[in-house]
Amino acid sequence: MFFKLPALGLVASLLAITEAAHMDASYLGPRTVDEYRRFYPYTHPGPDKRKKVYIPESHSDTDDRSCEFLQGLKEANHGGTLVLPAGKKFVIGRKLDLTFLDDVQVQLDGEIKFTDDIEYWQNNYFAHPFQKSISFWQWGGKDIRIFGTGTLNGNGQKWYDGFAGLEVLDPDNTYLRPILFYAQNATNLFIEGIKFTGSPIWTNFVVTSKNVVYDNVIIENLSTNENLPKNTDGWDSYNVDGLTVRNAWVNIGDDCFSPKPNTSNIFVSNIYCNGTHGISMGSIGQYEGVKDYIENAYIENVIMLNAENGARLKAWAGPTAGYGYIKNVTFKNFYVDNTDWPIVLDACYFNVKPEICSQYPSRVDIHDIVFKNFTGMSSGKNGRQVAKLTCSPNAVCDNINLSEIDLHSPKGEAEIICDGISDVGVPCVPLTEARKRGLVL
Ligand SMILES: *[C@@H]1O[C@H](CO)[C@@H](O)[C@H](O)[C@H]1NC(C)=O
Ligand SMILES: *[C@@H]1O[C@H](CO)[C@@H](O)[C@H](O)[C@H]1NC(C)=O
Ligand SMILES: *[C@@H]1O[C@H](CO)[C@@H](O)[C@H](O)[C@H]1NC(C)=O
Ligand SMILES: *[C@@H]1O[C@H](CO)[C@@H](O)[C@H](O)[C@H]1NC(C)=O
Ligand SMILES: *[C@@H]1O[C@H](CO)[C@@H](O)[C@H](O)[C@H]1NC(C)=O
Ligand SMILES: *[C@@H]1O[C@H](CO)[C@@H](O)[C@H](O)[C@H]1NC(C)=O
Ligand SMILES: CC(=O)N[C@H]1CO[C@H](CO)[C@@H](O)[C@@H]1O
Repeated sequence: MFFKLPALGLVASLLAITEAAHMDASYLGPRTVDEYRRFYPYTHPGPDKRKKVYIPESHSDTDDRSCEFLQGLKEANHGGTLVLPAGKKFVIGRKLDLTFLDDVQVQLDGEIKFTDDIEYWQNNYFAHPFQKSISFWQWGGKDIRIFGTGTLNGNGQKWYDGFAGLEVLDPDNTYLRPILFYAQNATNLFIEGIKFTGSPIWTNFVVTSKNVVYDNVIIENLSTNENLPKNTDGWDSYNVDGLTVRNAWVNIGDDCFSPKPNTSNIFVSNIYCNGTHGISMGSIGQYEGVKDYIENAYIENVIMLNAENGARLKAWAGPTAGYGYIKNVTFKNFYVDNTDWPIVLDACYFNVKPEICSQYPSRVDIHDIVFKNFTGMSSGKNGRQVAKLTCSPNAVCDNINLSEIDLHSPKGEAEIICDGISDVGVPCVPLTEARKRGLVL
């Protein structure tokens, strides 16, 4: 059910530049979460014979129901459903270990809301060493289904305010923020219909799991003041085989979808990303001596609006980088608007200068990558350049194929940059030449 987009006309493109939110006039898809829901309504599955479990609701934002929630899941485990009805709120104010699950459903039509007691959460959490991640709770086990028209609310505003001025990659940062939904060692995890909102940091982080499917979910929140919802990635993964996202609206402040080390068999289709850093494979190869891979990813039918990047691959280089590979990734049918770099392959991540990158090239080999049918308009922030493929002559970037690329820039005839890589199926110019023509990177 992917709708048709008309060819981008010149008039429409000119309109796009002058409009504040930059969505060009030929774009016919949803522009808000409510419009998205009209395009993709979520319908409840019919009644079933499973045992239903109910718990008391909260009467305020501090009326903690975490004990009852845990008890409810224990009662519903092995064949039942915990029902959280519409119009009711269930506040979670204590960390919860939910890794015992086996054939359980949560029908979330109401709201699960975390307390914003920062002092409590910064002293009580589940930790994962990858990029110093912490979470409010952890889900795991098998045959778990969370579905409904309800909301999972991280109550993030106070976290955004408290993090103002800090940087997540700063090694001295101690202001840790909990991930909204964290699963580990889960097999057959299905999440359908619900809305994720107000995540303090990453929205979903799935670790050491198999067959995880998100269908028809919404991830959205914008800060209500000038403190940005930083690092609120839509999805991240680590050690996961089988990660699917179908039909999603994502309106957040960092990567829209971003599998991390050791993720395989990835499928994404019909996803709307607004205001994000794009769909990104990796980064991988960050840690010295560690082997990482990403393989078999198929990403199609993507609407990328107001983004930093469209489709991106990132692999670390430099003297302390790790190694591994990214293999068999297809990005297909991307429509972009107001996006700084619609296509990026970066094997000199993170900001590794060309001399250093050829001295210490990435040891993450990149093979068999397809970018096919990209249309739309960049933001013009990078001049005429709409795509940037940066390898190093000493690294492996093999069988990279761009086709049906019809991207435009408001700054003039679109140009693709290839640095340390050639034969990509479309004409491209070396970085040095692009710099001579005024590109500042
Ligand atoms: C992973 O989950 C399975 C059940 O799905 C369980 O038997 C196993 O002990 C769990 N492993 C770890 C490390 O938690
Ligand atoms: C990723 O896979 C590689 C190769 O199988 C393995 O050496 C490495 O330990 C894995 N990483 C993690 C985090 O499991
Ligand atoms: C889309 O993202 C832009 C940039 O972040 C933001 O200004 C705009 O409000 C968002 N649109 C919607 C419908 O939320
Ligand atoms: C490439 O990845 C896709 C998506 O996961 C998969 O369907 C396909 O079989 C893979 N191709 C090869 C040659 O492994
Ligand atoms: C190219 O992608 C657009 C959506 O961005 C889609 O409408 C169109 O049908 C695709 N073209 C082909 C040939 O698949
Ligand atoms: C690149 O992809 C196009 C379209 O799928 C195909 O026709 C072409 O043969 C491919 N080129 C290479 C070098 O594989
Ligand atoms: C669209 C949406 O969910 N907006 C919410 C974002 O968060 C603020 C405050 O947390 C709510 O007031 C909005 O309704």
